[in-house]
Amino acid sequence: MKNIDSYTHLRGESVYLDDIPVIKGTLYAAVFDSPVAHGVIRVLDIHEASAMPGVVEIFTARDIPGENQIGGIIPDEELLADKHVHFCGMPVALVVAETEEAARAAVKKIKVDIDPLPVITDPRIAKAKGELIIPPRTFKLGNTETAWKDCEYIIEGQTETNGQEHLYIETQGAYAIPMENGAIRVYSSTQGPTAVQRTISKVLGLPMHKIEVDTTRLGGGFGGKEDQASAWGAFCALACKLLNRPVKYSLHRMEDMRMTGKRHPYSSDFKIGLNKELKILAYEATFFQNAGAAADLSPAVMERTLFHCTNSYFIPNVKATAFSCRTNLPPNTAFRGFGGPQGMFVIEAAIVKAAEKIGVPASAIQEKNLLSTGDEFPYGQKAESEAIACWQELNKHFDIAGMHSAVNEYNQAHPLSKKGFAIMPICFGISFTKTLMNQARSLVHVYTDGSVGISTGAVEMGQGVNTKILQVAAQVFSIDPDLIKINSTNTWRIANTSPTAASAAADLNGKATEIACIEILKRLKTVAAEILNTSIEKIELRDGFVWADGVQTTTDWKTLVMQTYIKRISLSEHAHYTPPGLSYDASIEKGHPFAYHVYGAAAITVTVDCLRGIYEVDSVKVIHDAGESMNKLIDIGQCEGGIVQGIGWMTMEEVVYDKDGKLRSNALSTYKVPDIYSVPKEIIIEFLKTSKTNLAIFNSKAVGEPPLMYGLGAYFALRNAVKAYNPKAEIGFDAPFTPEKVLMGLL
Ligand code: MTE
Ligand code: LUZ
Ligand code: MOS
Repeated sequence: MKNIDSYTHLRGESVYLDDIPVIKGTLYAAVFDSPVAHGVIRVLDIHEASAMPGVVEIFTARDIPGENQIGGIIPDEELLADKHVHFCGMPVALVVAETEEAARAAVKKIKVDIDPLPVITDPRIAKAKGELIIPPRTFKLGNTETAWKDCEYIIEGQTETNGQEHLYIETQGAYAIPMENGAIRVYSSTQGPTAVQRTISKVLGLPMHKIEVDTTRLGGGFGGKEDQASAWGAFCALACKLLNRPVKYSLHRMEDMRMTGKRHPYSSDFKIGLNKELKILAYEATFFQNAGAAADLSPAVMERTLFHCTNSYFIPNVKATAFSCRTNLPPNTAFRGFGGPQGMFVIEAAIVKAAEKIGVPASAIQEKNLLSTGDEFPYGQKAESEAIACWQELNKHFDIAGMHSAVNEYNQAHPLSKKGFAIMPICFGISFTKTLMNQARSLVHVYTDGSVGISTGAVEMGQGVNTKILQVAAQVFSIDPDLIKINSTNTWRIANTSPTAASAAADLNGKATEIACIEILKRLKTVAAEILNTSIEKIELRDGFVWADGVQTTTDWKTLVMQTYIKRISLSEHAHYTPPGLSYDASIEKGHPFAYHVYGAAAITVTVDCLRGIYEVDSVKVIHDAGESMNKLIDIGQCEGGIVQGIGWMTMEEVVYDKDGKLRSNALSTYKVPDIYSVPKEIIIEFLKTSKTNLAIFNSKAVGEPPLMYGLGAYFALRNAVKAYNPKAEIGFDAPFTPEKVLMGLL
């Protein structure tokens, strides 16, 4: 089935925040943000700005009626800086004006005098100064200390991975409208409508039931709107409440890039030990996460780094410690993979460094250590592994040995151009690592004309979750998908939602929808059995008709629905779903945090121009564990998008803050993302038919985040190409591998 949004997308008719028709009297907000990364506000002068034409009001921390607090996990982040600023881009004042232009013009006239304090941008320095967001955590399996003596090879090293700008095409924004009795409706470009609702309720000191947050769809979120949409919702709601007028704020790209957090940069240390047979016996890693100036989601991101620190390998002795380090950067946040890719980069780097030292291909070490079913992850869960199946299928299907020798032949024949090749296996746990977040609800209404309306907590952001939910209902009812509509995500229809995140939205909200539909179906069947004078077990709904005893009757869906209504039986259901079997005990760092894991393996080939240092990705060939994909087009799209995003992070996207904490890569002229010319020339995705995972919706495994991690292979492929030209090159593990770094490696 095609993506239900494709028709309106193609025609430019899909509605995003900025497309919502504006109500008469709407005002526009704009934020004045700190030009200094760390300091004490001495004077904030808004006089000249206030006198600008069209300016209605300028709000500061003192105007906030509730709490000046937006921290989601830890209450450590002010909505508007009161006395201290903690990062460049921290909101200090909110201008509200009759037009967008007037609001932004007034922002430029605000003056602030800040006594500077020392600026920290490096997580290791933050750690040394004791600037930690939460106490460190350590995951342990076996005993590394005693394992080192059995190792033939012990290799140590350090890695760096940089941040990443989300670059959702639709920037952050919100539109708040005053309703009767002091209620506020907020249209928000958010992955977490409930998070926005909760934050606004706190900031305004209003009960949550007064705040209606509504989200039709996002022009991309990628994690950037899991937690960080709340501030913009709160700004609009604040001004809306205080002025009793509708207030809108849709950020300019540069405002968005400057003021919002990104993927967490990490600096990490590793030590890996192998025996003669290339079995990894011991692995130690220390992660220094650059959290930025406030917690945001950093503790949860840090946790996922630890969960994925051994990627798809079984290592009997592991000790991994992570520090969440407070720096003077905008608070970093969720980004597709959520700390997992950062953890996986380190083990892959350790394997590559070990391979170089031992003198074997990295793939020999990778293959030797893949997880088998029953193997234990460092956090205690037992693997139901597809790692070996994916690896073997990759080798067979794409003739990896042949690809390898083709690369070697090419390199022998081409003195000034080299190819590099790498295999990247992945393993990603599906579920929010915070167990309580794994719950969802769905509200299904069947109307008397046979049409169906569905609301869930899932937010459509291009990943196709609405199409999948619609498929669930169409399949359970066995009716034409055109009869079904997925409604906006709205906190008055569905309460207490978890954000659409952790790749789990289709599973959680799809399962809730399945339960609701099955319940309604039961009632419909009861009525059908009555009408047809038979037992309910003999009734089936198939292709829009009632079937009795395997024979199609003349009673169609619509008639049955009407009959059910006439009998005064409910045609609506609100269902709740939570995956069974999840638990985690953080006091011992053991449990069963994930419903299941997604596996896969990719082969990536690149070509480096050894005069210029520029490069191309020739191909990405993937065997991906999709379970039984319920929508191949969408799932392949998710794989392709994730891969390109991962390659971008690893090869060209370079977030640069200067030593004063100012973002230098603050526009698309200075921040390079993959474009049509730099995407891989070939991407082939094959799905591995794997064992049934009934915790996945219709056995169709979650696909949102895992493919991003195939992109890590591009880094190691590039490294191999540079080494093919210059075997003596001293190359660290410092992503992204930009053309500049490639060129330096060739010298
Ligand atoms: N795909 C598109 N087109 N746009 C997005 O913003 N976000 C990704 C992924 N795929 C995203 C996307 C992220 S970070 C997550 S967690 C999942 O989609 C969330 O959706 P799901 O749970 O329905 O997979
Ligand atoms: N968000 C979250 C996530 O709150 N918890 C998670 O485990 C998670 N994982 C991936 C992406 N977002
Ligand atoms: Mo995705 S990082 O879970 O929003």
